[in-house]
Amino acid sequence: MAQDHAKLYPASDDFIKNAHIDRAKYDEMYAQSVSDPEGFWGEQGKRLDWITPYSTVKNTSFDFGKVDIKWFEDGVLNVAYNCVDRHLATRGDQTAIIFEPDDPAAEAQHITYNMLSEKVNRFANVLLSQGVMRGDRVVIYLPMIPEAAYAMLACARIGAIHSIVFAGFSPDALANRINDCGAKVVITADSAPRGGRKTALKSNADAALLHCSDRVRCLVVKHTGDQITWIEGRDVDVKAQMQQASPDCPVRPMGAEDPLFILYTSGSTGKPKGVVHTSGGYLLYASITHEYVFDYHEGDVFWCSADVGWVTGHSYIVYGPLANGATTLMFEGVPSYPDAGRFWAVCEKHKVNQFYTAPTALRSLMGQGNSWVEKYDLSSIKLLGTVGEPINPEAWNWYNDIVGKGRAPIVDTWWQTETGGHLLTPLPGAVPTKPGSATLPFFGVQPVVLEPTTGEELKATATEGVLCLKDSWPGQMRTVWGDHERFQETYFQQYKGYYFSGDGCRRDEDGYYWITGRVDDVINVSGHRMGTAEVESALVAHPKVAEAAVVGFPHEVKGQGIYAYVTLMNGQEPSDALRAELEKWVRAEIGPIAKPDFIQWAPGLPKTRSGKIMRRILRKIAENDTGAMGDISTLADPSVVEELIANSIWKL
Ligand code: 6R9
Repeated sequence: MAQDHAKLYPASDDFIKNAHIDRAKYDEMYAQSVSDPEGFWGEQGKRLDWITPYSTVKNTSFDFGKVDIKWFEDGVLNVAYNCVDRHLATRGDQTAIIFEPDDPAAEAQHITYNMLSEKVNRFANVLLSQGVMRGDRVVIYLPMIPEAAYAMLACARIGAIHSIVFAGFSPDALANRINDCGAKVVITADSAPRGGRKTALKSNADAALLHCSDRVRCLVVKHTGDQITWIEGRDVDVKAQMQQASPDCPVRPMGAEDPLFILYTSGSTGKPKGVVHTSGGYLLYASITHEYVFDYHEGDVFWCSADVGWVTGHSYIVYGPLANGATTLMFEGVPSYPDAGRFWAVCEKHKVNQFYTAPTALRSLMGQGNSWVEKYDLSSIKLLGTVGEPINPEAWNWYNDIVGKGRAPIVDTWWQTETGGHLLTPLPGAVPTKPGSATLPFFGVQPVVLEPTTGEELKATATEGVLCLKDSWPGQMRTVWGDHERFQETYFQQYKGYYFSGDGCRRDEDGYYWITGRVDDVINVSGHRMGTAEVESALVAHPKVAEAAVVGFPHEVKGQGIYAYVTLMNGQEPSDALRAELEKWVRAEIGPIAKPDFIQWAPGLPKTRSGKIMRRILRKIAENDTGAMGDISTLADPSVVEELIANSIWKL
């Protein structure tokens, strides 16, 4: 446990002096937030503009069987109004979104709040003209372009529920999501440039729509001008329609608990689930965490390098920053194009003040050498952040020393699609950091560490177990789209009375939290969640595959890689060509991020006599930790283990 005594990194005196929250204020506000959540959040709710103010604050139950989460339930507001209209009087000419295109030679766009307002209103009118009504679902399958933000806010303006599908997902994955949420409309673009290459989004959408109701409309943003197939009567040219549409579209008053969006995420079993976030609590939580965790001040330029296809992009590119009237940067490209200096070139060019990215990106850039960073003037950077996976000390030190020059506090933010915003994170002016620790809870968040098998709450300060939350916070997901049972079973069944995060953690003697990774069958590949079951079902869908078992294994850059054990159908011979074919197959079924990093041919899989695959053993083999195999006596045929060890990636 050497890390427990790791050096503490407090922010500089200057930083602390200017910070919104210092230690005394954090302690005081935190204490109130948990002893009097009604009072605390009732007051914080005033950050938003309400059409009808709420008279109740919190009405939540974690009791299995009757899990119900409501915040500000009789309040009425509009999310788009809060992100756009209410800023117009004071900062209409201030930049809301800086758009940095993939091509570094192309001109960046500065979209003011006035311009944003006009675009969102026109887009909302286009949606209305397509028959999209309050409560209807709209799937967004777009590159990282301003139209993605316009589309989100246009939905919010008219009360439609958006569901963004990451542009790296395949037609099949897109079709599944369109069908699961019953979308009326899909918004896509002709093609998506990334790293100098283009993905044919429209043709992916065409392929997906073959598996969907023929009533689904396809709204197309002509972004690159690439040639596309056009289906008259189904396809709509968004930009052309926006030009004709009125720049005024009244906001729809929405209940605080009306859904704002659905975002599909992977779990340990079954198909991805539609995480539902609602309007009032979510926006308030995104807004307050954006301001305090990043210590955002008026006039700062904030850059979150995530994609809007992930929750990080929802909360910290669009909703949090815009609710706060901030300037938020949207980057279309990738960190390695045209070279490994792109992130830092963009930071210099736009004088970025807060930069938020994933450890996997840092690890890949770190490997390219310091000169890529040192070429640029990064003196504008006041704060750095990370999200998505635990950060290893090497990457942390590099970020701190080389990027931040030791001047910028690093906020390591632990949270999930389900949580809407940060739960464990330092407030930079208040909490000294330790490399690799997400430190302490945000306001209103009550983490507990449970003994994994008994579910008993471990009260000692220094302890280790599974990470649960004792009470609700406003940004919490409310349900799984169309399946409240699954919501309860996934998060509230195993440990009664708690929200179970699926992560393991350690708490050190200072009460700091260290996330140790997923304890379920979810792997974290480059900060993206991938259910092992999803990859397995893609593999077994291939005609030559009889059986497949997928686990995570340590990967230098991605954090975790995908390790697949594959048993072929009788009569099929393993070959490198077949391996390549299976990799291609999984890419096509789910998307490039699901491609196995290693496929091991497994003539047999370790199974119990009842036929259950013992993943614990497969995990150990993939991690090259075969000294401590544990009890394998319950296996139907223990000899398969020897055979798998002998042919693992480590023996190549
Ligand atoms: C926001 C986001 C959630 C899972 C989560 C955990 C891992 C996220 C982390 C972290 C260690 C951090 N995770 N942040 N692990 N330190 N700072 O990433 O949401 O895609 O739903 O993933 O990611 O395992 O349970 P999501």
